[in-house]
Amino acid sequence: MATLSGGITGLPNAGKSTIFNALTRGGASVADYPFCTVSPNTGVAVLPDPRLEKLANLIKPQVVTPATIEVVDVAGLIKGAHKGEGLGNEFLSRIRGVDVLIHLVRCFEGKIPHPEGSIDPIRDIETIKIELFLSDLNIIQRRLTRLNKLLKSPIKQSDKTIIEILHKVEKALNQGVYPEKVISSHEYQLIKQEGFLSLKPVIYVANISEEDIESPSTHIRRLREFAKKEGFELIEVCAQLEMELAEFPDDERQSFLKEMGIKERAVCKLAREIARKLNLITFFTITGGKEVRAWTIKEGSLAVEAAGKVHSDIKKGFIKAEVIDVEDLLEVGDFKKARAEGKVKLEGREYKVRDGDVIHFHFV
Ligand SMILES: Nc1nc2c(ncn2[C@@H]2O[C@H](COP(=O)(O)OP(=O)(O)OP(=O)(O)O)[C@@H](O)[C@H]2O)c(=O)[nH]1
Ligand SMILES: [Mg+2]
Repeated sequence: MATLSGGITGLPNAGKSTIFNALTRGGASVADYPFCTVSPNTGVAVLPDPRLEKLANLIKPQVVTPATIEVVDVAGLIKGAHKGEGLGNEFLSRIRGVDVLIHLVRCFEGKIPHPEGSIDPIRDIETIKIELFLSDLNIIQRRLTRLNKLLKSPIKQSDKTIIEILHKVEKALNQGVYPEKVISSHEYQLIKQEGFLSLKPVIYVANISEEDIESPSTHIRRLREFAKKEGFELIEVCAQLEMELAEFPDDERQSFLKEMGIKERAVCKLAREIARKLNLITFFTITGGKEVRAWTIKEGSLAVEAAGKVHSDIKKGFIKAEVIDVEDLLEVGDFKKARAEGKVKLEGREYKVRDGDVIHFHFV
């Protein structure tokens, strides 16, 4: 099973590496000149889950292991990227490899150079959108040229269908419309393998300054309205602050957040949104009193696939799975007791895992 990942994209100096570091506490270089990120940085971000904490409080294991999601710091795209400007093609091909785009847009003011010379988040969103669309149009045109050659010989119905869908997508892109608005989910399935950037799910993230948390600037207010009009959710993050917070010891971080009146860190919200957009659900395992662990798996996965996630031996020797919803287990307070009360269900390989399942695998 390939690991699904979210790729952080946006203009140079939008704060991508900073947010990447805050998410992963990794060591991507942060600098105030464009293109300091040249090689792809891949890291894992913890997926915060209050259910795991509750479960750990109940079991009191030696180790608590949260689920993680993969995040890639893709690096900056600039105007003309589709023609190869500023390492454009290389970056675009990296974006093609991720499953969700985390589109970071700069809202913070300050001395850090902006590639366009001024702060204008809506313009920046459009710039990136146009680059992604133009890059897809290049691919479509190449694909159509190849497919149209086939038209001279007897052509398969399946190829004809693809040509029709590609024309639809091409038309939408030329009009600046996201192609998902014009194709059905069945049509999407047929062209999914093309890896179009314009069809990847997007999470819009505004990189705001610390002052904006209390009183949002005009840029942010305009951007919020734009998001509302366009129908997308906007996550506001102060990348700089989040990165500093990531460096704090846990207790200092907690008291700082309390002082600031912040209920939840924006990076936690972002991590959860990435998992949601990747269609990931969480299941839990308890290894004796030793470890309580959260795992993510694609929605719709079977018990045997969940077993494989934990260990290939468990998958190979899979006999059955004992399953209980985490909330039910927390209510009863003990796995054995829950089993005695008939609240633990016995499931086979084909059982479809649900978000929040605590699973005890039996295997040979
Ligand atoms: N004031 C302020 N500065 C920030 C913020 N986020 C990032 N920066 C600064 O902006 C500069 C660029 O940040 P990076 O994270 O390196 O930007 P990037 O998008 O990765 O840039 P490239 O890799 O060159 O495309 C650094 O000096 C950061 O410290 C923020 O929220 N507020
Ligand atoms: Mg960077």
